Amino acid sequence: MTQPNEKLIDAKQKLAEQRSAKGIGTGHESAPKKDRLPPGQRLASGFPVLDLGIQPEITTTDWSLEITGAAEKRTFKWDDFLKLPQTKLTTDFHCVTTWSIYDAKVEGVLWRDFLAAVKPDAAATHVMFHSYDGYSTNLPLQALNADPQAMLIHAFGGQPLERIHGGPVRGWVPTLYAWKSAKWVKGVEFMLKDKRGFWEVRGYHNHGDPWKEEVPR
Ligand SMILES: Nc1nc2c(c(=O)[nH]1)N[C@H]1C(S)=C(S)[C@@H](COP(=O)(O)O)O[C@H]1N2
Ligand SMILES: [Mo]
Repeated sequence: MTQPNEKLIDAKQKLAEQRSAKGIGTGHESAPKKDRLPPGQRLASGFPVLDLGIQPEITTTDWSLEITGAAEKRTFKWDDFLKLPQTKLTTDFHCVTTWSIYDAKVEGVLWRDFLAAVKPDAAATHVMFHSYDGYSTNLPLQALNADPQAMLIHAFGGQPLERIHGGPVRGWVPTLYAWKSAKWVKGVEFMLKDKRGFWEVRGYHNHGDPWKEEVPR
């Protein structure tokens, strides 16, 4: 596997910094969640692709999902994952680089069904998603539990999730900016306290609510 594309990472970070320099997105606005399109967003045509310059090629046979940290250790292989309750949803999706998509048809395992299967310790407060490209992103367990559409998905638009979009399996957390939805997921770590993921240590907002414009700064 090659190294992450540092230039691409820098460019993306700058783009996001410019957005916060424009004075939007201090994260303290009390934006009502009534509009479908969050402030500062525009509808994309198609489904843009964003990554670190690495798109790992993981077959369903090679793929596995490891549960680590404050939970019963467990590894899901592809067949195990498909045996979990499967749900189809239609959701919107918002990236902090200002594109949004409407009515994405996704299929996979709802976070709440996943939680029921993995049983984290009661003391766990945060989750880190780990990916095959070295990416990671952190979320409070509460934020995941509060999103009825949070999922781990393996299909999009009725087709197996494309490699460029994180197949075989990616996170899908529509209530937060897209960087919280890890592609090529290989691990879910339950944590007893918060720790920052890939973009979060590089200045992205730790929470990332698009309706409050919790953008990088
Ligand atoms: N593993 C991994 N997941 C990732 C990323 C990444 O670089 N690697 N980028 C994030 C960012 S910043 C965005 S906007 C979305 C983009 O998802 P898409 O390429 O399917 O549109 O994936 C998120 N998940
Ligand atoms: Mo992003």
